[in-house]
Amino acid sequence: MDPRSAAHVLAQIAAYLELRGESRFKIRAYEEAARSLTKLETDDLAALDRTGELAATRGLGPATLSIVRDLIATGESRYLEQLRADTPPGLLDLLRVPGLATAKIHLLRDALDVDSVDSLEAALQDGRVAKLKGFGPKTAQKLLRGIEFFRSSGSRVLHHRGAVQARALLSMVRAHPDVSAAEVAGSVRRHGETVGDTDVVAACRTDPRVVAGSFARAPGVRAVANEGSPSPRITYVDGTRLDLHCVQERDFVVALWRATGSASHVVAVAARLHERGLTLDGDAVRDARGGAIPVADEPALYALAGLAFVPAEMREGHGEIERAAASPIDDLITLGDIQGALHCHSTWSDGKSTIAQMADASRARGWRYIGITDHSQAAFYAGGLSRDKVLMQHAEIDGINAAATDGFRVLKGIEADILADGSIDYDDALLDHFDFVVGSIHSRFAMDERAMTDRVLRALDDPHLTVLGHPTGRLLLSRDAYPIDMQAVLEKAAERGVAVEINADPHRLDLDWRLVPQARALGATFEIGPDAHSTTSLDNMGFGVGIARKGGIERGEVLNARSADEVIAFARRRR
Ligand code: DGT
Ligand code: CA
Ligand code: CA
Ligand code: ZN
Repeated sequence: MDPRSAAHVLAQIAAYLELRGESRFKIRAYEEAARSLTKLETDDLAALDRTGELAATRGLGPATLSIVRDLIATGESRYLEQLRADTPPGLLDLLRVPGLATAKIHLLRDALDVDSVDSLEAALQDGRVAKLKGFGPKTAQKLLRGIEFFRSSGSRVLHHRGAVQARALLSMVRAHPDVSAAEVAGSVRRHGETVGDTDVVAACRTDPRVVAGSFARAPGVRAVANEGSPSPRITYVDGTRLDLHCVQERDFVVALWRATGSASHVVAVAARLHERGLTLDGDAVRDARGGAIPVADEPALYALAGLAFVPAEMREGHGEIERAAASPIDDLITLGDIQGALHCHSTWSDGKSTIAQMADASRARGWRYIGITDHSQAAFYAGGLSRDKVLMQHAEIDGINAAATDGFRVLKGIEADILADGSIDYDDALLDHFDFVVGSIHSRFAMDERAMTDRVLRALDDPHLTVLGHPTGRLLLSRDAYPIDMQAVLEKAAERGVAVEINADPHRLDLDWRLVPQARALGATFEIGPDAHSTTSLDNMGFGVGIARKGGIERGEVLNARSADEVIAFARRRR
């Protein structure tokens, strides 16, 4: 038994316990134990147990240790099997309906016997939920929309969760003694904002079918499709899905490229190969006489198709083939290009960390500045700052900057509400105090397209506005973008020199990358904003950079890839 498989079992137990409404404390013990196991540098837990080191591992308590021992001895966990048997399968789906958390699921289950999305829908339609204490007609309406969303999005998860799952599955696959190399493919590698299933490609030293079979029969597997093939589709008991593509070592490069997709990108590249007398035959490229052409790496594959290398994020069949046919794609923004973060909250409004803590955490990430953008006064529900508070905050920032000895700077920003009439919260005199202003919509979403577009166009005319924050207002898997004419908005933003945000909060990832090529063609500048509400969520930056790369944004087009002085100059140019 290797630690990765055992960690996977513990993580699944944690998911079941959460659903059963067990205490946070107990659930955390399982999550904690899973994390400590993945840090162990061994592939043989049995040996570790014999020396006594396993029992001494920090993060493993008596309960979790006994589960690991069960796995070592039998390859299975009786506890997980029991949890699975006791839990109606529909309950796991309910966790994925927006608006439902475990506490509500328990109420519904106890009062109305709701144990699946279908039975919830029935109880909503005949009015039983609306009459339930703690729910009411408004919540019932919201849940009906949530079900609609659940059905249209299938069982997709957000990128950041999908990426964590993928990493765990990848280390499990790599731990197999007959796997010489493995990589994540599919939408996770392409940095899609949501993930359906995880695709992993494994190069095998021995028969790929046999390797695939050993994964299909591992503990914690609920169902397997394509069993017996080298590409089984495995569903684990917690609902995680793994498409495992086991291939011979010599086929690895092309198999990884194919499984990375997207399907439309693969078809387009295959068509260009075809025009050049080559054919894509499964995981091999063949010449006109049927001979296999060795492909050393992905750039070599694109070269055969007469294309510059296309970074994985861009492979969406969204104009990247034309771009790669015309010129190299070698200037895309990277995390290392980022010089600072411009959309960050602090304890002054709804953040969890102080300005000083946010500044230190930014330094630790190698950045040169941080722009603090707490909420403005209209956002009273989020602790928006009154005029006096703004001035007090600026005094604190001046003090922090005066004490800095390394040139690191805290910039005075604000996330000001764009009010219903399109004006920016605060008067001009106060707005002049800020180094830069992010303007966002947080209220009155239910306008028609004309009114919403006019509202934002008017805000773009305000010379204080520096960045248009989360421009479409979408919340992934739970709320659509508001109706708005984005072509008109992007045109005006580019013309007026207002940067367009790529909001890097994994629930937003807004501007939608699909609109980025359009914005680039208009000459827009972009800001990648972590929308951080704590020091740890500064790491959202990586998600935002991934989305920016999907849109094909180059480093010269990113405001916060420039210095603090350049950011301030960019803001001043409009005033
Ligand atoms: P998702 O899972 O909905 O988030 O989106 P994707 O893009 O990951 O879609 P998925 O998982 O259906 O397919 C990923 C790619 O894998 C797609 O381009 C088709 C490709 N593919 C399907 N079957 C095979 C196979 O047997 N071998 C290889 N190498 N690739 C395959
Ligand atoms: Ca996939
Ligand atoms: Ca798949
Ligand atoms: Zn906001």
